[in-house]
Amino acid sequence: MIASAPEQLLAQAREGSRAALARLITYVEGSGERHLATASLVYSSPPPHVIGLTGAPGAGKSTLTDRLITAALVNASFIDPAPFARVAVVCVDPSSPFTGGALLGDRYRMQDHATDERVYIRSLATRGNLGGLSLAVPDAVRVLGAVGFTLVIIETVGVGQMEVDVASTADTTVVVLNPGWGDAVQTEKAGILEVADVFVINKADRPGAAQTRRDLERMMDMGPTTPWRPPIVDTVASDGRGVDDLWAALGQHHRFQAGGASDERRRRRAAHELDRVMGAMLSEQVRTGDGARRYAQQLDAILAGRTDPYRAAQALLFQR
Ligand SMILES: Nc1nc2c(ncn2[C@@H]2O[C@H](COP(=O)(O)OP(=O)(O)OP(=O)(O)O)[C@@H](O)[C@H]2O)c(=O)[nH]1
Ligand SMILES: [Mg+2]
Repeated sequence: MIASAPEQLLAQAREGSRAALARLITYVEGSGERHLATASLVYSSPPPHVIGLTGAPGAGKSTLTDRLITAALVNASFIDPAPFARVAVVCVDPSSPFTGGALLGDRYRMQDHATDERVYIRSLATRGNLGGLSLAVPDAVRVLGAVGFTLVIIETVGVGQMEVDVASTADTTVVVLNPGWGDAVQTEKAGILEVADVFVINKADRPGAAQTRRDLERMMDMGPTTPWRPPIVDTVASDGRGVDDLWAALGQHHRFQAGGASDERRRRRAAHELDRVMGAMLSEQVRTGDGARRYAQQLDAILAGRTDPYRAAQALLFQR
């Protein structure tokens, strides 16, 4: 029997109950009291180490994640010479809010690890909560940390805001590209430098990897000089080539951050989380209970052109 109160669920999950863990994560996917109760419970445990993997559909993120799970359980971790004790993977596909076939595919590709009790793989969907995935992802990460997963890998299909949100949750963000990326339209390239700590050119068994590397180097040369220049790693996830180099690059970035850069990043992340939680709480408070009617009225007024979102928000927030 699994409990329903977050405290009991957390205790059960720590003892190894997958059903309890799954339910806790379902709570943070949703909204309301249970989400809040779960979140406030797990944020008192230290956060896990988080690696974000983002990139276009089919770039090889899941195949690479599968390799990274193995590396994490075998190689020295970044934190000490021992490997990570337990690894969780969170798959996020913002374009399919209600778990679609792609996510089942991810499970399939990582099935080598499906029966390993040190590994947990979970797809995240939004169940209509106001903060959406931008709250569910960091909260799920903290649930996993509280349950004893020392490394969490977040796989996201790179589309706009989600990349940025994942980057703000991760200690290291890996952007996965493929040979031929240089031909991509400019809008697809925008923002990539902002989020990437490490670049991976996966499917390096295909022609064009060297050209993609030159394109990336040129793009970085044109950008601002930064204390950390993202390294570029070639991988063939399907046969494991380059995965050791990627693991080494992740370690380098961790050591760079340990040299002080992580304090600033942590502060930025905390601010980002606080802003998102405040926004979601405010919005929920305004829209629920008595507020629902006033909210609907303002919405009608916007649609009728009698007001605009700014005046409406001001009325809802400050004129009670
Ligand atoms: N040739 C080659 N194929 C690869 C490589 N890595 C992955 N693939 C193949 O590329 C396809 C997509 O790989 P996935 O790992 O599912 O890619 P993904 O980025 O997770 O895809 P989505 O989650 O759907 O966005 C699969 O058929 C893999 O076998 C590689 O290094 N070389
Ligand atoms: Mg995938």
